[in-house]
Amino acid sequence: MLEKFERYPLTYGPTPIEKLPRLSAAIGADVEIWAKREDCNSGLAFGGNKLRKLEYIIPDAIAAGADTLVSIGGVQSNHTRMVAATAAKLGMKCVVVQEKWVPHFDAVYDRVGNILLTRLMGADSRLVEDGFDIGIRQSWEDAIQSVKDAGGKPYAIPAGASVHKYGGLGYVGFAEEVARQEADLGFRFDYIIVCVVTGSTQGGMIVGFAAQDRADRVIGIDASATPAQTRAQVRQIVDGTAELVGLGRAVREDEIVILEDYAYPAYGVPSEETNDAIRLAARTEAMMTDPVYEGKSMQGMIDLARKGYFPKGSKVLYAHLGGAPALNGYSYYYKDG
Ligand code: 5PA
Repeated sequence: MLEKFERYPLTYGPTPIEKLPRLSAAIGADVEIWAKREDCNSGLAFGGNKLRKLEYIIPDAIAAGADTLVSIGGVQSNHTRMVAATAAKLGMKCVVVQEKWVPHFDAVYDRVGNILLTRLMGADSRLVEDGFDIGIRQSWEDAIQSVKDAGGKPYAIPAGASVHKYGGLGYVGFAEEVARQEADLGFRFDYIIVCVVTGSTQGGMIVGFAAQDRADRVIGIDASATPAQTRAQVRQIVDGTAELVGLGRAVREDEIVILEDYAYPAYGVPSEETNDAIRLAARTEAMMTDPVYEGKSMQGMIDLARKGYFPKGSKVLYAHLGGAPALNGYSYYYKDG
């Protein structure tokens, strides 16, 4: 469905799918866990899900004659790291607004991990006090204006590259890629697990898998802790993306599955259960997940498997979307492992 869209390659190509036998055994629910390693998708500053989205956005930025990418996220945003990486690779400038989205207090939270990498890549990283919100932000609009005022040509990329016209396309491509890989593997996955916050990762997947008539097997695990807003944004992205790619039908409400039980206690703050899930994936498969996003979807997947949500013998594909650099901002939790 993506042939008519221009794509600027930022990733290595199809991401590997691997079986996780030790994690599957440790979960002990007679479910086969596999992972699609979006976290290993590129050499650009540790990669992650944003690059698939940006591949379909960057041609528009180049066509617009922009010289500065402007975006927004929390202090430990993976997205702003990826925008900074893309700008560096393209030879553009980059301004990123980093809001205080997370009630987490670690002495070096704004010095290590994602924000450290963002600064190293030359981005102008602006810390502001505003709290969590996945919508369009005044601070971002101010940053866009400030680039204009300085005589630059900004290109605006919203939080998570999500409510951008082309933000959903990358993960439509993910669904098509999974289908091709399944043909080689000789089976189909029964469920796909994905973390959801700003919505275009799952939103794109839903449209892509709707074309294969299995969008309801994409299980979104909310990590925003504002699930009504996230669901509304996913709906909006699904509708816009379906129209754009010519899906040819409306996506039903029951094809948008978002589970709200794992985002507690707050966005960006891991629960004990999140940390246990992070440890389990690390100790069984050396697969690193973070306390903000992937640790919560890992926690959700483990809990769902143990609760019998997936029928015995199911093959479950965990979409690993990246994010491990943020672990550095949470070192106190893991001082004893
Ligand atoms: C993010 C998002 P969506 O925002 O597309 O729903 O993806 C959720 C998600 N996993 C899942 C990882 C590792 C992520 O980084 N990150 C945001 C960021 O600013 O980094 C957009 C919130």
